[in-house]
Amino acid sequence: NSIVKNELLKRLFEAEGEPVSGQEIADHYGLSRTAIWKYVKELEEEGYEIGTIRKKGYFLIKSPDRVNEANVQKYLTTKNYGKYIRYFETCSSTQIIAHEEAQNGALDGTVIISEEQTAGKGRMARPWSSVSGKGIWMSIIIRPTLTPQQAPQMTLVAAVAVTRAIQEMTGIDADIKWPNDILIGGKKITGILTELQSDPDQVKAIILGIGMNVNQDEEDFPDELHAIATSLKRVVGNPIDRAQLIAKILGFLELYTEMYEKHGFGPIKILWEGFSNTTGKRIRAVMLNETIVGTALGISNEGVLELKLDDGSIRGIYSADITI
Ligand code: BT5
Repeated sequence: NSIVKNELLKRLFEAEGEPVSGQEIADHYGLSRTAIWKYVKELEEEGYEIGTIRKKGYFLIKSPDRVNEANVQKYLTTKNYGKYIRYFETCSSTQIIAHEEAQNGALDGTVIISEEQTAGKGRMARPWSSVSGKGIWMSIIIRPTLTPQQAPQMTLVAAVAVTRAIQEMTGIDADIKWPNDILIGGKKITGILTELQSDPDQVKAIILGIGMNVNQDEEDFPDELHAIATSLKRVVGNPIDRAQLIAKILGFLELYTEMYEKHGFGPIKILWEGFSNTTGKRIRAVMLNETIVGTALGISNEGVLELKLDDGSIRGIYSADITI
């Protein structure tokens, strides 16, 4: 079963290339050495390269470029986030699976990750391109103590967490475009989708979807995205370890969510403003029923975008697509 296989993998990682005794694991679980050897073969089929030293055991040569539980968890420094990960080679949308898991009582910080999504979605059911093995397509189930009215602020909390993770991983300062886009050089690198399961006065779960373009080359993007999207690899020039980046995102997300719950939106607002490319700019806000143009003053203490219109009046924008 997969518990033993995960334990084997964990020990191989922890040993950092030193041999791990198959006999010892076999004894611990009351299994035969052949059973352990079968798990080794399964891991090799999944792309791990594992060597054998007679009488000493197995050692890890190389792990595959996969964002599975073991690869992500070896980098994790969090208390809760990512302690439980459900991993898929492919799925329709990690949001859909996360909603089901949340309904079934999944714990705070549960993460759904997929190598590929066949029906990845953005806001208002727009399609989200999620090619296999190149990006981070994940949904995190968060159970904070918040009212439904506060939930949109979680998009901004997540945007700050993702931007800090990109900064640590690559040294690049990305821009946050209110409310849910992260851009580098004006092109979209990450989109955030915040969905809710809620009672009238208390959030039950926030399903936070993060889609990040990491190792795509130009030809991995559909034509319609060439002008507006890019990947970290295209910006930095070399591939990025997605598993490590996921661990960093989860680390900052846990930190900032906790900060937000304890101290309110104030500290997040300060961080957010440091990364925003919207403040001070003349922008167009396209909403469901109208489009307005004005100068972005910044965000309010509630995370609402404040726009100064040409007649001098000030409008609070709760949800819109912004063009700068
Ligand atoms: C978003 O929506 O930006 C939120 C995207 C959230 C995706 C994640 S992936 C994990 C989880 N599971 C899901 O099914 N979804 C979440 P929005 O602001 O509405 O932007 C959508 C628009 O971004 C599309 O209409 C395209 O123009 C563009 N787009 C689509 N795929 C893209 C990509 N891979 N990179 C950059 N832009 C993209």
